[in-house]
Amino acid sequence: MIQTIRTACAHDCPDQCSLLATVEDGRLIRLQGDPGHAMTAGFTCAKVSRDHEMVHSAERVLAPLRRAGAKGEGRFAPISWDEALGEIVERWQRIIAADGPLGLLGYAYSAHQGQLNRGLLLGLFHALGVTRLQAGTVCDSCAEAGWEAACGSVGGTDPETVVDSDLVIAWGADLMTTNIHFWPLVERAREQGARLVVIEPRRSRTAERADWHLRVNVGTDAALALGVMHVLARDGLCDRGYLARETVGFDRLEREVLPRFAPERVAAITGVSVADLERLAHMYGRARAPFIRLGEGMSRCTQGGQAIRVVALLPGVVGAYERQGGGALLMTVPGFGIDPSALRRPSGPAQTRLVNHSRLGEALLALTDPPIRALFVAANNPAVTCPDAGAVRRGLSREDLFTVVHDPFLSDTARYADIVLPAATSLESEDVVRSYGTYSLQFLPVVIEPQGEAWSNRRLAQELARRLDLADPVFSMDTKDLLRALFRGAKGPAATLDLEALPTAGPVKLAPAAGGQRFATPSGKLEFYSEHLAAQGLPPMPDWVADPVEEADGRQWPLRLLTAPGYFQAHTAYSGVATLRRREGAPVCVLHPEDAAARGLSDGQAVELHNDLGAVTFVLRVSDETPRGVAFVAGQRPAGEAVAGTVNMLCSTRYTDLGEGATYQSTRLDVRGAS
Ligand SMILES: Nc1nc2c(c(=O)[nH]1)N[C@H]1C(S)=C(S)[C@@H](COP(=O)(O)OP(=O)(O)OC[C@H]3O[C@@H](n4cnc5c(=O)[nH]c(N)nc54)[C@H](O)[C@@H]3O)O[C@H]1N2
Ligand SMILES: Nc1nc2c(c(=O)[nH]1)N[C@H]1C(S)=C(S)[C@@H](COP(=O)(O)OP(=O)(O)OC[C@H]3O[C@@H](n4cnc5c(=O)[nH]c(N)nc54)[C@H](O)[C@@H]3O)O[C@H]1N2
Ligand code: SF4
Ligand SMILES: [Mo]
Repeated sequence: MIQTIRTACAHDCPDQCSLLATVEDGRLIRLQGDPGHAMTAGFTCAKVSRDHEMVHSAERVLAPLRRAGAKGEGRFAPISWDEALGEIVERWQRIIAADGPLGLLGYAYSAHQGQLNRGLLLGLFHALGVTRLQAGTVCDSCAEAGWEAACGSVGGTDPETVVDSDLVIAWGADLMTTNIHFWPLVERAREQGARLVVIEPRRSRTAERADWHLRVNVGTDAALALGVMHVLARDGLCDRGYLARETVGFDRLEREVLPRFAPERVAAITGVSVADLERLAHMYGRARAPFIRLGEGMSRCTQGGQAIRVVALLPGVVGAYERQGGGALLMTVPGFGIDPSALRRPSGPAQTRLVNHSRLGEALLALTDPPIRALFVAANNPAVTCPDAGAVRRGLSREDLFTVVHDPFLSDTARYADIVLPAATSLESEDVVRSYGTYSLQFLPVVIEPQGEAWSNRRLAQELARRLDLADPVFSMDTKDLLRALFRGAKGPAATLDLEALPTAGPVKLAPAAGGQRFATPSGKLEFYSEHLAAQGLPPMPDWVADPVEEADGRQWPLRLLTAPGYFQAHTAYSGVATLRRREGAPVCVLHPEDAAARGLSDGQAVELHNDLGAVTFVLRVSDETPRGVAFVAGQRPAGEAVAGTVNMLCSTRYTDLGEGATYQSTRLDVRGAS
């Protein structure tokens, strides 16, 4: 029997497509984009078009496993769920009795975007009072902090309005790779005369298709945006009415900061010529409704928070935030008004010990009072994706660490586990997703039954809670009651949802009210000056200052690492799909022809990227798509796909300026031939 079932994509992706699944006799045959959803527009990305190969992959873990070899070796023997859960509960209870709950670390983040599957796992950790993950620091915590300093916790401009823009700026956003469903809307705007400017250090897929690609030095966007403000103010292109009405602190910025960002100095910092800076500022200042799509990649360096903050302030200088088609979008999440606390914090202490993703290795190796004795990982692959991945692996190798990994595949992290639990994919359980790049929310039905003995995250969380005698009602609720609990505290658009109709409603749009961008800062206005940051000892106004550590590193290590997601990969979530592994090809490092020549390296040869933290091998591609002085690596590849090592073994545990984020792009290194 062939059925078509409407669902949504729950991968970590801003588009959160509405999908039509074709299922034949319980097997997924294909996933197609839902033509009825404005953003999805009837197509999926290259990854999800292969989801049938992922869910039915021969590489899937289909039964619980107990380690039979050394940690990291990947030798396991099947056991029953009952045995596995019995052992986990017994070990956890012993640790909790001896050391208290802080001896256990719960590590779950974003690979399943479903609110129920994600929420209940987090709720389990919260209720137990264990050491928790300071979530998102590898991804968006810095970008979010930068945005919030300017705008407060609010969603950005509705992406669908970009069709009314006359100037679209993809500022550090490779739309073709990470936000592909925004592209047709940009094309529609271009058909009506809009121009597309891409501000990027490298010639990305999106930069190739732009009207104008402006190359900026990595980590200098704050200086560039302040330079644009300088020219806007100098040349009378500010919207003084908007600035007076809706913003605070521009007068101080204009007096105290902007004079230091005259074009000549900005050109020296950013690598953007004076003429190009002035052209950009004039284009921006004269556009009717400029729309900026901000990416998160530029936030993952030591000056990343300030970069996002200044770019988020730019639309305020020209009044674009109140014009249809204008504004800025980093993320939409706060715009829904969902408060997931009922699921994520059902009981347990409000505060606990937190471990930053970037310092997981350190936490496993060095934390005391109590040390981490047990680790539970679900929907993440920290052995590959965290900075200082070598330290993570050393920590995971600890013989006395009891590690449980819940994953559909034997990930690099799972290879270090004492017990591996087979996870269901998002097509195998009910849930609800809200997008982070659009204002769409959608119910996910069961498209296919869990494969083998796989369990969903939510089922696992509820069963562990039951065995650990947690009495919170959320751990015994069905989908209907969980949805009620999830949306009970909703404010704003999500409070208006018809929960009875939700399971059959398809995508539901919950756009913010019309009438221009709202701000949720302490002043209620767009803040060029932030009392709130000042009170925390952080810079009250945006600025760009050279980073002394990076400068010192730069004298020792001539090249800078630039990393971004892989086109055929979702971090490591598609490692079990052979077709996509082939399409992504061998892990590559791209060097500018001059940098390659200076080292006597040629295209196609094996090279080693090395610094104080280690050495990792890649296949060299020589191309001027990468600027001079930069080594570009796409994706984070697990051991089975790597030539030798994973790129994050070279990245330090240093934090960003705001939000304690990872600083992948601040990594310094050199490249040499590998034998
Ligand atoms: N195909 C695919 N899609 C994905 C993912 C994936 O792994 N694969 N991952 C998903 C996830 S989890 C996330 S968080 C998003 C991330 O998607 P985005 O938010 O778009 O962030 P990135 O793609 O990391 O970075 C965007 C661009 O910023 C550029 N960049 C880096 N440093 C700088 C800088 O200093 N200045 C400027 N101007 N640009 C800079 C990079 O070259 C990159 O092209 O993508 C999601 N989508
Ligand atoms: N160098 C460098 N490193 C980066 C980045 C970068 O740009 N450069 N980007 C960072 C970003 S933005 C992010 S978000 C992180 C992502 O890093 P991680 O959060 O570690 O995500 P993934 O690599 O996607 O790992 C997801 C794992 O979850 C499993 N999984 C998928 N679905 C489910 C499910 O439903 N249940 C369970 N239990 N498991 C599931 C997958 O099989 C996979 O093993 O990586 C970060 N690392
Ligand atoms: S573009 Fe993103 S949301 Fe759409 S199908 Fe692909 S991964 Fe899923
Ligand atoms: Mo991310």
